[in-house]
Amino acid sequence: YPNWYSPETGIYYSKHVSLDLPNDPFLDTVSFIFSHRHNGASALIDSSTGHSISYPELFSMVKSMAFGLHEMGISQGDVVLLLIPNSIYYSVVLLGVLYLGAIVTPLNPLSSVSEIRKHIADCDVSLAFTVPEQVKKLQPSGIPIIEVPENMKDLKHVCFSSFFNLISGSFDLLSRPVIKQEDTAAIMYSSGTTGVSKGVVLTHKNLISMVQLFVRFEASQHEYSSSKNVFLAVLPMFHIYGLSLFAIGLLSLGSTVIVLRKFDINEVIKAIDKYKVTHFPVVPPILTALTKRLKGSSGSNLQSLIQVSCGAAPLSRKIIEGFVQTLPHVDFIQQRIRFCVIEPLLSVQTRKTGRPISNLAFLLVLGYGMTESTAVGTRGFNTEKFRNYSSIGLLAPNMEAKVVDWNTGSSMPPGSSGELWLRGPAIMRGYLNNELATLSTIDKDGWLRTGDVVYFDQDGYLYISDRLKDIIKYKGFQIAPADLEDVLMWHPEVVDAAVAGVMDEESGEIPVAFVVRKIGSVLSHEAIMDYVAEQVAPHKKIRKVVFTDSIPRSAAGKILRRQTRKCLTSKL
Ligand code: 4UU
Repeated sequence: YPNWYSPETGIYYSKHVSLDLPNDPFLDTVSFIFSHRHNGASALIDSSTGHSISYPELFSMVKSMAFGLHEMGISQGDVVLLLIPNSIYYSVVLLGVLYLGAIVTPLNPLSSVSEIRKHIADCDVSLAFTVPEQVKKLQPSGIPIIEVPENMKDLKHVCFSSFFNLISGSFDLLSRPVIKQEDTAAIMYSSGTTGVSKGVVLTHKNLISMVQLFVRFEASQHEYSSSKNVFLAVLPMFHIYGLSLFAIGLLSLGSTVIVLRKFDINEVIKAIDKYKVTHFPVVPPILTALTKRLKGSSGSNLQSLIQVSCGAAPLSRKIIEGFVQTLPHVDFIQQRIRFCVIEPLLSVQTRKTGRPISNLAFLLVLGYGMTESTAVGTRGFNTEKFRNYSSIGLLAPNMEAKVVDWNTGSSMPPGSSGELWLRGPAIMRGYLNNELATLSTIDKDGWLRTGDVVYFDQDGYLYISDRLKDIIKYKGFQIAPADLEDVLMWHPEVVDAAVAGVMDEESGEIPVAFVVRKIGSVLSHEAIMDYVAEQVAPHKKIRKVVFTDSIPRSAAGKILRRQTRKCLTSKL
């Protein structure tokens, strides 16, 4: 085998050249980001109001935020909750907290009161940032709250005065605490391979590695200038994919991030045209919505777009083909499309401009990552060799992988499937206050079990074929079945329950509940769905209910998930 796979050890190495990571142990994410040049363009623009924050403004707001928080009594190591939707202030708050050596924990702002309460207790939150609509949900917790305005116009309004003071440079600090790369920077939530959601502890080193191995690496692969890139931020910044790109990584490139507060496909198209968006990171359901919308209108052809990247859930061939057909100027990672659809157009453009094709090509980039790997995993954008649709690409630089047979524990060579194990500088430190879960997820040699079934082909490209772990991916969001089962089991008329994901064209997967009712109960499907909906964030809602007499469980009482899923599918 070539040098990217060792049959002796079963280790796969990245085919990309290794990148240098900063080796100064005293380095924080914010100093690292701002050590890179920007070209003076806007850093963040609110797509609906046009309000913007320039790079120099961003850095001064971040510093001011850090010092202001210090003045308020927040210290290094304290945990700050971000319960805010996408906003141009998201990065200001996040980076301000990190610059002080405190820890951020982002949460979906639409989470329920009980989810918020659990989250606050689990990671011992000292302070929360939120928007006015969500304040009520935070009040019972009794922690101090800072309200973040929707736009700059509101900044001086009385309820936002503390936020205004925090970012307007009213504070100064003589010395900043010493922050080490090994220090905790963020606590994200993921259920990992099994069980309920757990705090994923990410260090500054993890975030710096993510910036280098995912965001900056990707930019370095293209010939166009990264500081002229305009990204559309629709993906939520409370999830690792959006957080890594929009709230942190892209700011090290000097790119401009157009922030859309809420997903609306018409607003997406308007924003792409208005701001000449060049890069649009999405999850599969957004691509579906975009395709549908473009088919129905002749108005926009998204001329400014040069790259759409997609990840977080499997992307079907059908969705890809549908999307490509709506954009006649699309170059693709897949040979057939490149030759059938693109080639004639590209050769015209090449003749006209004399520039190489790779400069003009539109790319659809497939990416794979997870919360536990700080979004670092694979990217499939190799323009020299066009691949099959379904590959998620090559292993990111500096990362190593194994493909492990989960029955025998042996490492599998290219062409054979097994569970993907990952190792490298972006792998989380572990789960918060949960040594057992950490030990069963990261082994003593540092290998992270991803719970994804994959194989490498003979050229080192990775393919995902299945998922061993329990999570459900609804529109790219993670849902832990155990979290929903917990809620269901509290219902007085529910005797037993299991939740499983079922394929769905629009959302990828939907959570379906398998419910055993008390004898004599006439509880309806709707009543169960409503009951759960009241207690969870909207994306976690149960979308279907199936009544049954028993839930398949092991002798130890654990839900037999494969069997449950099989039963479910047969009943639906
Ligand atoms: C099939 O979803 C994420 C991270 C997404 C991401 C990160 C960097 C996408 C593109 C990118 O460049 O994190 P989590 O923790 O919410 O979910 C992780 C799980 C994976 O283990 C896998 O099961 O989400 C699934 N997943 C994918 N599945 C992630 N990406 C893909 C993909 N195809 N491309």
